[in-house]
Amino acid sequence: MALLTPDDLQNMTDALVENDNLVRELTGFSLDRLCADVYKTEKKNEKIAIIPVTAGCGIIGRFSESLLFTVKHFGMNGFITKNTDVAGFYEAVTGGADIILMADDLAFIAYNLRNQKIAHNQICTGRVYAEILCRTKISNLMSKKEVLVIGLGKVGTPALETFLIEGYSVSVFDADSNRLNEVVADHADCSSGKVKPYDPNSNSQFDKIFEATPAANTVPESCLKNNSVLSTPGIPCGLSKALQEKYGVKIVQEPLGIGTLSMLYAVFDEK
Ligand code: NAI
Ligand code: 2YC
Ligand code: MG
Repeated sequence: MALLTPDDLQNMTDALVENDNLVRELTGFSLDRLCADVYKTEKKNEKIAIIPVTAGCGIIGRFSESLLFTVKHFGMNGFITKNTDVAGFYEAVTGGADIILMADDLAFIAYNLRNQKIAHNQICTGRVYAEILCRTKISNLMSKKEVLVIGLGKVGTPALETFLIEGYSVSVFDADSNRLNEVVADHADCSSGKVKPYDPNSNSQFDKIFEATPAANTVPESCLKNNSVLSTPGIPCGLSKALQEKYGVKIVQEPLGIGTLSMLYAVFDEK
């Protein structure tokens, strides 16, 4: 799995604040209100412990600090354990933590010790970036519930399912043609036209585009309209600066915090 680097997180605090403002402009929801609406849950002053984990490639510079910034930015009570790994887990539990955030190279999870709810970063990231796009108001009243999804991996697949649940027709693309064909075949029983393969050489254009790949330049010019909205957890950004400026594309993109907020609301108690 593509691991974050300290460089990816260098501007994370500004990006989280900027994206909170952009999401409010696009949807009318702040990020935390949007997550509360998506999961029908609410925070209750839970104590959140962030446990650094040394497994695999080890601790990623700025990772725990970025999680703590996210927790505090949205008015929650959090701390980073002094110890790592199992000693950190012991410190968290004996220190009265209600929720634990921890990540090795294969999984980044949130676990609520009180209600036993657990959340996975890739699932929650795909869902929240898709929900942001579903709630994005498009000025063109003729706009239909259509979206282009580029990248059908561990983040893109939960996003696709979210769009389908929200009643969208989804054009899908992935550089791995086997994966693309598998996804189209898996949804063949969907009501007609709900999931169809996207042809980059076609002239299909989209108001709403979702991207979750580890590559740059994955969003082709041919799919863009003026003022298209791109919602992308992908790192690096899949749309070039030149195309973003040429079409006035609004981009929701942030390296870690939005997905983490989604995980926390996934494990809070129901309202
Ligand atoms: P993955 O490896 O499971 O899926 C990526 C998919 O993109 C694969 O199906 C692959 O075939 C496809 N792909 C690769 N290059 C492509 C290209 N040039 N054009 C079209 N499709 C292409 O990865 P995962 O876990 O879904 O993560 C996707 C991206 O999201 C990664 O960059 C990861 O770092 C990032 N990510 C960001 C988070 C955030 O909070 N911003 C959280 C989790 C992941
Ligand atoms: O600092 C630490 O505790 C490290 N063990 C954290 C490792 C995180 C590895 N995962 C990732 O970099 C990706 C991110 C995109 C978010 C989810 N997985
Ligand atoms: Mg994020």
